[in-house]
Order: sequence, then structure tokens, then C-alpha cells
Amino acid sequence: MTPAPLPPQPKAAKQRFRTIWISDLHLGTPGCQAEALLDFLRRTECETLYLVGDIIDGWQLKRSWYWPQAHNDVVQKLLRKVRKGCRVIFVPGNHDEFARHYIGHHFGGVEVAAEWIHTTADGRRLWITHGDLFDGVIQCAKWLAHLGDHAYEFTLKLNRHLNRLRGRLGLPYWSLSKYLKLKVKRAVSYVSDFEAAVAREARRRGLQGVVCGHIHHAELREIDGILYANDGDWVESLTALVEHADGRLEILDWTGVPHWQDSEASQEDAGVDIGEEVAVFARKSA
Ligand SMILES: [Mn+2]
Repeated sequence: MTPAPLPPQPKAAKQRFRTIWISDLHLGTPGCQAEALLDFLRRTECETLYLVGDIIDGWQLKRSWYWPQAHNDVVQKLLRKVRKGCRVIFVPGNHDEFARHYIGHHFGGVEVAAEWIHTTADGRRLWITHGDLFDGVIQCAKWLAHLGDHAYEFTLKLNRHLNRLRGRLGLPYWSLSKYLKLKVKRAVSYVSDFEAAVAREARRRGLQGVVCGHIHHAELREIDGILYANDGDWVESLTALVEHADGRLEILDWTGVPHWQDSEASQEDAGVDIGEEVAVFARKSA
């Protein structure tokens, strides 16, 4: 006797937004939480989607190739959003700086821009930038940044093992790397210096605010009358910044959203393997 086919799964209800900002996906690294991200992309909809840098991690891909199916699915999902009429604007960061050679071009409808000015529904003009240009460490000594990168990879690895163990013990997800970095970087006031510098530049440009990423720490607050928004990341904090229809901004935290750990790539996202294209793209611009 053959088992009865499973009933079709109900389509997840989608949350609609005017705009969504995500950054620091770090596709091409084991740290990228692609399943959670896929779940987020499936369950949200918007008119404009900004990819605010460090989307594909060219630095790590050059060192060792890592491109699982879930990362493929993310790219397919993004391209699918474009085909469905969502405007997708990609502002490269430092880990995908290879894309900075393609400013003004577009790939599968994804527009590549060095920076952008977004106008909210309530008329505020926001500067969109990844933010690494304000990172003194990266600006002054790239090798130091790469060194830091190795240490960072190690913490992420430790974090994964720790959380697998926590999962077995029935404990909720807890980000070790996020905890350590907040501790360390707060201590040297890195985060606050970064935030103040970015906000200052937005003011200098005559804008009402800024949306950036880079430091993997979601934030939404005013700094001396300038709106500072950071959309976080999809390696540790699983956060996005969204704009509602009335222009109200909000940070969405996907760590508390159930089911994503079990979610499998749905059929609609299955497509051709674009890993090779990504490799060529990264190599060409190296
Ligand atoms: Mn970055």
C-alpha cells in the first residue's frame, strides 16, 4: 500500500512593507544563517529591497570555496523577487567589494550602486551606505582586518557547536560571538564611535538619517537629531530594518521566529546552481 500524498502545505502569510533593508548575509561562509534568511524572505514582501553590503563574502570565498544549496536558494529567491516586481538595490560592502567594479550595472535586474538616498513615505531622506568607509581599522590596515576575520570565523564555529549543544539541552539560541563582540567593541567604544561618525556624515550631506550595516549590530535611534538605523546581519543577530506604509521604521528580529530551523528549501526556490557564476564573478574582479 502506498502512503497517501501529503496535503499541500498552506502558503505562509506574508508581511507587507514599503521597504526592507538587509545586510551582512555573508553568503559563501558557514556562518551565514541561510535557512533563517530564506524563511524571512519567504514571509515578507516589499516594494523596494536594499541589500546593504556584505551579501556575498568574496574574501572568504577566495580563501576556500563554500557554496551550499541554501545559499543558492537565497540568490534565487532574491532574483525571483525582482521578477515579481520588487526593486532590488545592492550597495556593496567591504566583503563584496568586487561588486564595486560594477556600479551602475545590474545583474538579473538587481541594481548595483555605491550608495543611495531613500525617501521614506513621510518624506525623510536617508543615506544608504554599508558603512565600512568609517571603519578605521579596515581603512588603515586591511591585513589587520583579515586577521580579525580569522578570529571571527573561529568564534562563529564555536558558536555553532555551543548552540547545537544548547539545542540538545533544550536551551534557546544564544549568540556567543555577538556577546563577545559587544563586550569587546563596547569596551573600546568602537560601536558608538562608528554610529556617531556615520550620523555626522549624514548630517553633513543635509539628510535626515542614515541606514547602514557592517558592524552586525541592529539599531534604530536618534544621534544629535539624525536618525541612525542599522539593519544588523544574518550571521549572528538575524535582523532586518523595515519601513511600513506610513514611513514608520522598525527592526525585525527573526531569532524568535519559530520553525525556521526545520524549514527546508521549498520547490519554488529550487533553480540552477549559480555557484560557478558567483565564482567567476568573484575571480574576475579579484
Ligand atoms: Mn562589512
